[in-house]
Amino acid sequence: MSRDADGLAPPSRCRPTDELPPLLEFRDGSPVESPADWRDRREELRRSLRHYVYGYAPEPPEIETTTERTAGVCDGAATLVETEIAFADLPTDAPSITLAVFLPSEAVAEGDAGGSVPVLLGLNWRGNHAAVDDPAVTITDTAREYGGRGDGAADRGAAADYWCVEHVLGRGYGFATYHLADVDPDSGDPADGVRPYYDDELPGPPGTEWGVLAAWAWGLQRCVDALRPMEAVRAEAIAVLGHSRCGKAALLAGATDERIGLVAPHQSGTGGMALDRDNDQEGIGDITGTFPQWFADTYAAFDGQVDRLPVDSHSLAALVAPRPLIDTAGARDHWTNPGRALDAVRAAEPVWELLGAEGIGDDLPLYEDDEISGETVGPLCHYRRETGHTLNQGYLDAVLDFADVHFDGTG
Ligand code: GTR
Repeated sequence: MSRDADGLAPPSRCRPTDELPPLLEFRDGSPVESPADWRDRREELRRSLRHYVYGYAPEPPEIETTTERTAGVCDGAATLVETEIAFADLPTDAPSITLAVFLPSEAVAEGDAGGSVPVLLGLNWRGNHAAVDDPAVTITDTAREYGGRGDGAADRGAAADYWCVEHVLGRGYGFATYHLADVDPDSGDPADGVRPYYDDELPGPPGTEWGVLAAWAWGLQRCVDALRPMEAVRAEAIAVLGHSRCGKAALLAGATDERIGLVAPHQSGTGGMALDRDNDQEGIGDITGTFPQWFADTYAAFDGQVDRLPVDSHSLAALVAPRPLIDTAGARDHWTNPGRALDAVRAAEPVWELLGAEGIGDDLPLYEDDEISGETVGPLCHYRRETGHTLNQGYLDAVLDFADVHFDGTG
């Protein structure tokens, strides 16, 4: 997140990807030859990813929402819609998600007569109130407990240069966000967060229970449930974004939910876009040693025997196809291994091609001075800036340029 990876070991070189588990081949060895075959293969891969890496999440619950709207936020640029998302199947004292939606004021002018806008949905780790410096944003109890300093007031706007909400609004997009601690505070205690409430409803065998990444992804999907019916939101133009551990969750959410119109994992690294195979940065042993709670227990067993893992990150990326996917990376963010993220993108490309979408071409990665337009990008992109481990306006502009292309230039 705020760690600058400068000074860590240099990135690994790109390696050939022909040793990865095949995407266009069923587990029984038969070929995947058509879009119809891919539907079945996609299900197989999805199941394997749940089984061996992220764990099985419960079936989507019904949500109940309560909404409060405040106009004139961000110096008049935004209307803030705060939506409390509760889960109908859980007791009233169970966790709920506070979704903050910032809509360009014009979009909600005169009782929704302003039309609808595409929305960037980001997962945050400091509390919604850190995204903009405006007292209208609720400092939630969860944020007070797990977010930052004291009562949270000192953190108002602390992530303003990270999310650049006013800039995003200026580009004609809404920005929505929820604080990961609403779903799981990442304390490492399995009794925390929403997961214990679903212990008896998980569809997989013991050892494959959902980890925290799957829970955060599930939370993003519940936010999509709440966003889609909003009149000011273009339901087909919801892009999901996250950085680092939140990037892993954003990729997982977007890969496994076809309602999400665009997927933008940022510096998501191991457990995200970077391949596990031939990854000389964060290995399975490193990540499951430090963050065992993020994954299903099955995943840790592949430390030292990664070649036995029937999937890799290209499998997860492929689930996004044929929807647009932009993977963004810091050229100096070595620990997330941009080289092996690019290799995953390239390895997933044949799935987009099978589905009739244009591939990535020979020009990736794109760098910060490269133009992102309908002339230069297809639905699959890997983009780099000269930074360490951080999110800033340059990255957001790349995602929005890419979204402009794929959301019909109406962003
Ligand atoms: C690191 C971890 C990464 C990344 C990051 C973060 O310590 O090794 O995989 O998730 O944390 O989310 O800040």
